[in-house]
Amino acid sequence: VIQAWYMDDSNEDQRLPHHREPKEFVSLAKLDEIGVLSWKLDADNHETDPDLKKICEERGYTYKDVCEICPEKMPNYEAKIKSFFEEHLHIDEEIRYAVAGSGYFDVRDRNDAWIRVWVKKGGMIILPAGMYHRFTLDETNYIKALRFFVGEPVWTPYNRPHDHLPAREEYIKAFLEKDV
Ligand code: KMT
Ligand code: NI
Repeated sequence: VIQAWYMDDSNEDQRLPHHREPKEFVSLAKLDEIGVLSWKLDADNHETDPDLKKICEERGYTYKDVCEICPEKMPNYEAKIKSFFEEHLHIDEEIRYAVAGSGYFDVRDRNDAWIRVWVKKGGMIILPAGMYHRFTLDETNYIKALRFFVGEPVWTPYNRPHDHLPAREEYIKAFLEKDV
């Protein structure tokens, strides 16, 4: 449901897997070290799932909506797809739960290399505030993701470089300067 690997640096279609040769997978424990949390949940029962409810309560998520990415349902589809794939950060967590379809969340490791995190149906991912990342659909071209937030949602992306935001400095202190 969630798999991660180091990306190659070819300029081919962003929706391709972009594995290195040979493949270099990244464990969920490694993702955890850079602040990326993930769960495997029961997507068919997300409306009543006690595990999801528990995560939301523990982390204080009070807001929830649905983000369905396909040309018919998303206003400004092409522009959005493009902006999601610009490397950016947010000053809050980015919380996404794939209840249908799949997509790639690319995140930077501590050496600034791209790790591609493939989130499929049932996968929930949290990117910490201040982490540079980007998103693309995969070759199936479809994802339906639930989005969560603590309080009133703010989706503002700060495109790289935005290194002096407090959220960025706090992310570096919490996850990149720490010895592992
Ligand atoms: C973001 O800010 O990177 C996104 O919301 C990506 C799309 S979530 C399916
Ligand atoms: Ni984002």
